[in-house]
Amino acid sequence: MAVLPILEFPDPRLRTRAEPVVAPDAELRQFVDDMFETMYAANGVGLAATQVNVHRRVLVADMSDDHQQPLALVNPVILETEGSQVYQEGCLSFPGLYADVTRALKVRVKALDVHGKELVVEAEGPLAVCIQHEMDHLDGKVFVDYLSPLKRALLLKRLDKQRRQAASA
Ligand code: GNR
Ligand code: NI
Repeated sequence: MAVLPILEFPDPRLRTRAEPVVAPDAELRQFVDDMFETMYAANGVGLAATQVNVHRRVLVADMSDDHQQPLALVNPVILETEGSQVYQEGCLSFPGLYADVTRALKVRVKALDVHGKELVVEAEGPLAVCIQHEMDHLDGKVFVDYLSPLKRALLLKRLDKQRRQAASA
């Protein structure tokens, strides 16, 4: 197992569109284990392969308090969405930044598990937000892309300031 380094904005590699996994194998299962370890070490509730510079369509999530609900999705596709919700999002690639984003309230997603078995997941609320956020990463999209130009500029300036303060501390 290994904790992998997480790419941070504005790293251009975060804009990469990930390719489908051809055949889930032992190497993929090892990688998914590393993704879970990386996500838990960073206190995240989700992680997309893109964020650890692997451009394959793989995401992990766990909304539980105690690492009891690990979910790994390979080649996820949204089948259906319903409703909308506003949720305050953060992202491990934008440490310390939070912003309200509007997304679907419910999603039905088709994917493979790590053994290549097809599964359909229905999610609502925070897990639905997380899955949509991670699937965006796989297409090179990040949560600040949803903000107005003014709001985005303000937020990114804040990120810059935090980094300068951290660097001079
Ligand atoms: O850890 C994370 N928390 C979070 C909070 C609200 C909405 C989305 C997320 S996902 C984020 C981890 C991450 O960056 N995944 O890509
Ligand atoms: Ni993210």
